[in-house]
Amino acid sequence: MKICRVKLEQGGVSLAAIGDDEQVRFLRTEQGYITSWAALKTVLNGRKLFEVFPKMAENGETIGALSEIEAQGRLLTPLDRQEVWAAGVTYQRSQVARMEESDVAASIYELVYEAERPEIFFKATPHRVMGSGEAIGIRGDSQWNVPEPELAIVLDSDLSPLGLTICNDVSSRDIEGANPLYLPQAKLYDRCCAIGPAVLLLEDLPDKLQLRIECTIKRAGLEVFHGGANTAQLKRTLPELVSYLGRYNSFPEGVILSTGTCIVPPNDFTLQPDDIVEIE
Ligand code: DO4
Ligand code: MG
Repeated sequence: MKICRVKLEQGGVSLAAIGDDEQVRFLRTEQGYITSWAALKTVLNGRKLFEVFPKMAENGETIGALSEIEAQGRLLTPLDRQEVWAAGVTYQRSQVARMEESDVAASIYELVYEAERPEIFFKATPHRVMGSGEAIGIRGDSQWNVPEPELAIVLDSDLSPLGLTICNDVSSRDIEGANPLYLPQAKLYDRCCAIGPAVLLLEDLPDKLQLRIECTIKRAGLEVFHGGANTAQLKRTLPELVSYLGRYNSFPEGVILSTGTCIVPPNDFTLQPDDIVEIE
């Protein structure tokens, strides 16, 4: 069961369900469309989304195939008011890459990979988050920019899991490598993050998931990079990351936690305008 967010033809937005056949239906109650995650929460009124979801999807009319809706420019990122946070150096591949890019701070990445406390940083406010098919940003003051394809956990305000999604933690590697204190500039800027297209609902958060992540980058129609990884290679458990995120920190609108990257293009690769990044 998957949820996305779609622009209504008459204006406004509704959450929508994506069926196994990739057909999209609005989520609806007798009172009308479910226009936001906050509205969904009110409708649920303490009930589990899994219990009510099929009925809500039944009430809504079919809009069309996911690909058609995306082509019409009506598919939005699935979040609305949630902040995006991200964990870092959670895979050995990421640790090695950061050590290669940094002359001044290589050892801190080794330390954080081994430490009990994970690296968790603020990634994006909703207005910096792009949806599937929208343009991500490349910093004009950076020469080395990469996508970071990551599994992300969608959490409710009490940090209970709602589902999983895809996050592209787009990053500037030369700014990050120059000085670790520049991390917020390497990570957080206009269009620095892409999320979606959907949230795959999840009843409980397991310690580990075995999900294949694939990333392809195309330039002028040709593949210039392809990489794959499996979330089973994650050093930390998912509940461990969530628990550190929630320490002395509250999320009234819910939150998205991206879990780090394991796919790193070669060091001579940088994103160029018009590159297409596909993450599965
Ligand atoms: O420490 C820098 C960021 C790490 C990161 O974003 C990742 O490992 O995915
Ligand atoms: Mg990352």
